[in-house]
Amino acid sequence: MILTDYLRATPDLTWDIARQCGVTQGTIRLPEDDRFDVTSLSDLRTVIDRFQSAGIKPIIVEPLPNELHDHIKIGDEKRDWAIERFIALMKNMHEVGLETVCFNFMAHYGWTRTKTDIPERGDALVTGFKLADFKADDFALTEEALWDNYFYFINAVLPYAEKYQVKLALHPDDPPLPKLGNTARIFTSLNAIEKGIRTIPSEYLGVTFCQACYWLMGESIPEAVERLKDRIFFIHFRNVRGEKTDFSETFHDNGMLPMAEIMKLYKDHGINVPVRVDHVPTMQGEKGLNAGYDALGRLYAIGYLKGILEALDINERR
Ligand SMILES: [Mn+2]
Repeated sequence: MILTDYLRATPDLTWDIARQCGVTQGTIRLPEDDRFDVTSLSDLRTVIDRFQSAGIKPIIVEPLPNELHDHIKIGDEKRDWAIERFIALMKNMHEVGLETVCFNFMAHYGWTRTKTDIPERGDALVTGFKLADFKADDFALTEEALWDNYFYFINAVLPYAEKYQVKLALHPDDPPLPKLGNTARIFTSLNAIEKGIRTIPSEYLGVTFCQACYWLMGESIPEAVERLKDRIFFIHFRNVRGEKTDFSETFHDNGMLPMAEIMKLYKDHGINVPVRVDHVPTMQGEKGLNAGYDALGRLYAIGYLKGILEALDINERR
């Protein structure tokens, strides 16, 4: 496995923590301001150079920039413009050695939580979701329209993903519910994920295996790993407690998923891909400004993940 961490495009405490934990490969979030043009190779090189001068080699982009992807998922009048820009981004990714883009197909609502301050062990705070507390707006999108928008996107970009050797790694819906308000969600089961990545077979279309999403779907993790193993491009190391209509994140060693066992599953199936820790608690002294992505929780989680990788002798250095 290749240990990475999720890092924003400008240096902050998480950069230092990642470097000090020995992380040398980055999963990067591209800048989201008017000064960054997603189609500009020189703008991308500036970001890459900033990471490399800090000792981190960016290998994954996460997420597909929302300024493009929101139009693609909803299928509005800017969709083709957004797809053209994404194709230009993939060309530039190839130039700078970015191998993978983690994308999702959650329209309108995206990653959704109803609380960001649920007490976890020792009064650390975590995010959670409770369907009963979710407040929907008036937006509506059918399941059929969302599938159409998905395949419209895949048909348009996959030839270029192959040409530029950029892996498209589909993240499941979080939470994995069939709809939020009147907006359908489609990647909420293992069968749907397989339909999404195997209808048009390609070595460049696969998944981000966000393990807790599969668990919350009610899927068997061993079965999901077995069925997806040839198309797992990236792993989100994540633990939760509860069920899909009412759950909270946890410390990585304090949820319902057996983390070391799951890592051994990946090893037993020969899966050797980048991995990063997902949502972490906000710890003592932190302000929770980036709920789920604060620094101290990552420090703990990266150490825990690295310990498991080393115990299984799968901590690949490159
Ligand atoms: Mn995830």
